[in-house]
Formats: sequence, C-alpha cells, structure tokens
Amino acid sequence: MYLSMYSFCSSFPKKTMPPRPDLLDFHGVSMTHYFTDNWEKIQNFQARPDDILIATYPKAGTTWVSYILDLLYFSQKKPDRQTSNPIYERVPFLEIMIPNHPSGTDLADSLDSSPRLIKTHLPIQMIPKSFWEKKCRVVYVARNAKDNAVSFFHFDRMTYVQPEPGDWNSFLQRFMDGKMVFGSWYDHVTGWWERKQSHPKIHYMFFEDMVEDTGREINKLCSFLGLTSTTKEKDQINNLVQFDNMKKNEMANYSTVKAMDFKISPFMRKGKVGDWRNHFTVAQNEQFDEDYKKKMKNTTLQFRTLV
Ligand code: PPS
Repeated sequence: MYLSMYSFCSSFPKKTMPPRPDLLDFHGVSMTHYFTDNWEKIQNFQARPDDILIATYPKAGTTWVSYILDLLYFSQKKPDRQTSNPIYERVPFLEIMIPNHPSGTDLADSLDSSPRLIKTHLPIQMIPKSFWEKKCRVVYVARNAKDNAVSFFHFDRMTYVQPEPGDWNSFLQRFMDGKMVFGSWYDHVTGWWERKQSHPKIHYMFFEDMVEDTGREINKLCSFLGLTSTTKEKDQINNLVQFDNMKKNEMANYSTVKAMDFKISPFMRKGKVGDWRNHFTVAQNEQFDEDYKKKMKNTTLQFRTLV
C-alpha cells in the first residue's frame, strides 16, 4: 500500500522496523502521521488535467484497478513498464510521507507519463482542490463493508507500518466506530457516492462487480475514459489481472516490500466476495447489520451482499 514506506522499510531487517504508528484524530478522520506529515504539499498538489485519480477506502481493490488502468494506458505504448517497476511506483500514493524518502507528491510530480495514474485513500472532503479545478477524472472503487473489514484486518496483521490490529472482535468494533486509518468506511463510501451524483467525472465501481465479470468492468472503464482498446487487448488485460496471475506477478503482488510479512498473510490474500462468513460470528453479524442499517439509512448506496 505504501510506496515510500515500503522502500524505506526494505533497507531494514524486520527487527529494526520502526514501531507501529498510533492512530491520531486529524480533522475528524483517524489517520497515522505517515499520511498527514506532508499535509500542506498534499493540499497544494498541482493536478494536471489528464491525471486520473484512483480513489478507494483501503483494501477495496485499489491495486487491481491500478493495474487494469496501467495496462489499458501503457501496455502497448510502453511494454517494458510492466516488468521494470512495481505497481506502487507506477501509480504513486499521493498522501504518503516517510522521512528521507520521496513523498507521494514528489513522486507524482516526477512522473512524465501521460496520463499520470495517482492513488489516494483520502475521504472526499480531503481531496486536493486542484483535482476538481482541473476537472480530472476519478475512478472510485468500493467494496462491501464486511469483506473490506476482513481484508483490512489481515493487512494490518502483516503490515508493520499500520497500527496493531488487536484481535478480530476489537478490530471489528473499531471498524464500526470508524477508528481506522483513513477513517470511517461508512463516511468514505457514502461521501464519494454523494459527490458522484453531481459529478460526471467520477466513475464509481464495485469490487463485487469486478469479481463477477472483470471484462464487463474493463469495458465500462474504457467507455468512461474514452479508450478504444481492441477486444484482443482487453482480453489480454483481463487475463493478466485475474487474481491468480496477479498473485504470481512480483510487479503487482507487493512481494518486494519488506514491511509486509507474507508469512502472516499475503497481500494478494483471497480476492473473494463473502470471505466475511469465515470471520464473523452470528452475534457479530447481527450487531454489525443493525449498526449498518443506522449508519447507511440516509444513502441510496447499495452493496449487493448486504441487502
Ligand atoms: S490497498 O493496500 O488498500 O492498496 O489494498 P487494495 O489493493 O485496495 O486491496 C487488496 C485486496 O484486493 C484483492 N485483490 C484482488 N481480488 C480479486 N482479484 C484480483 N485481481 C485482485 N487484486 C487484488 C486482494 O486480494 C485484497 O483482498 P483480500 O480479501 O484481502 O484478498
């Protein structure tokens, strides 16, 4: 998830990793300092009109969509790109900041590709205004809350640069309370959904739809972006971005990152819809559903696995 942090940590043996960061309240959103230390530069970031912002709540399918977009734009023009740089270098993570390493904003500024693909996990109210002024296109991916929480839990277990997850029960409670890095899932997905209603340049996608029919979702992305990739190209891309292929692909699976311990849990973990059923107890599920109804009562946003 975190480029500079990853390269930072890759030079340290695990026992000398920096301590896990604490959650802090940042303008009402839970964060860690890794995403707030560069705040002025993030807010003043100068987007370019052709930039494409890939926005997600963490663990919603960011890497999947990043890889699809990277292939759609560059697999023909720059075939070497796919084997020479990991995905987290091709698609900078805007808000990341680690001392003595290029920040996400610096990395994005250094890109000469057109378009630039830029990743963010920021909630809608924190997106730098330049992206709106320059009328950039945004691809937002949402994932159902239960699977999103499960994926986040396993990620925090294996990623030393995330806060300690604690046990599953306390993690789930924290998820429901919105005390996660990048804040409340409920606020994130609904905030972007409401903005999309009045903003034609936001393409709002669902992880579950991508699992059901990746080819269909690639076609929708092409329509949104005005791309004229051939059927053959799209079929090739569809094949490359299937879970098993991405899991084997060192440039897409984060295996080069020492701050993650794949022995605890791999980054490309299961890639499924409905894995929450293997984690939630009956009581947790009932409590979650009840709370979900209250938190989501004012939105038209619907997730297929929760209705
Ligand atoms: S991050 O750290 O926020 O950037 O993580 P993100 O990439 O958003 O989410 C990681 C989860 O997405 C799954 N994934 C996929 N699922 C199906 N098919 C493909 N191709 C694919 N690529 C990534 C990944 O396995 C993580 O989900 P879980 O449920 O943990 O497996």
